[in-house]
Amino acid sequence: MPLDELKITQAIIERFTEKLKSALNLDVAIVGAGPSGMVASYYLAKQGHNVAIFEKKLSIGGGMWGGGMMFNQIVVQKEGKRILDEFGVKTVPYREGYFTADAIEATTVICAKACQAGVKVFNCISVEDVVVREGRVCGLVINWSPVEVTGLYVDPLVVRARYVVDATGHTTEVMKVIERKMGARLLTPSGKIEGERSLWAEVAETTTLENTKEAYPGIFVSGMAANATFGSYRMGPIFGGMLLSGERVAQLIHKRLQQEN
Ligand code: 48H
Repeated sequence: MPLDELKITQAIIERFTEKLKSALNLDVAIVGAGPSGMVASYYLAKQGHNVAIFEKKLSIGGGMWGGGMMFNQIVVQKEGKRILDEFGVKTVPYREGYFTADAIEATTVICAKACQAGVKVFNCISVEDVVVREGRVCGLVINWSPVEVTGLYVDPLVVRARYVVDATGHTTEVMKVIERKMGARLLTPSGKIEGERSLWAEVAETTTLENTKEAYPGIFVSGMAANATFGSYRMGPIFGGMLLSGERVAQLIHKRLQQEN
């Protein structure tokens, strides 16, 4: 049977439309397909929740692809290794308490497992704003990333979500929009984004977990966005805290969703 270009085109348009339509009314919308966002999405989807990730870049993985300064290896501690083991990512012991993993394997396997668990990943889509009702975030305003990059005046679309995760890393983009536009008090000590501090791996890894929490009603922060929002250090290319933060935010949101059902 000769290939019909029209059928190929129709297949793509119809299937993508189905995928997008199934993400219009989400349990959890995650912004950013870095390590913390992808891990969070996996655990939430495994619990049966309707989850999507919106990633502004063409590629998933955020800062994990590049390891440290593009030496594409990552380091994790024992606790972080537990998560990589769960995903089936190979780790190699280095010195006592330190393990390495291939950044490419870690990124691709985590994303593949998330997709297979039912997560819908939308790349090339930027989250440019949020929907807030009665003091609570309840949706995301999305647009094609090339619209943002080229500065075209094109209106966005909206997805509804019971919970949102800001997993945008150092830039903590969603929280910044809320701070700027809502003029509301965030759930941080000063009521504002506290800001990321300089590098201190030991402290940063612990505080990443402590800071993984709700930062404004309806929106949680994970990974580097958690430390940026609540004012802690960066940690350099050690990724245990990012993976554990993804797991933690999934547990917290799952509990909330259960309580509300
Ligand atoms: C859609 C967006 C938007 C937007 C950004 O930076 P990430 O890898 O995030 P984490 O927190 O999971 O991991 C951080 C880690 O990679 C890292 O940078 C570390 C450990 N640094 C330590 C140090 O000292 O430097 O991924 C965030 C993702 C990226 O893919 C962005 O493109 C994406 O979020 N993103 N997607 N809409 N508005 N903003």
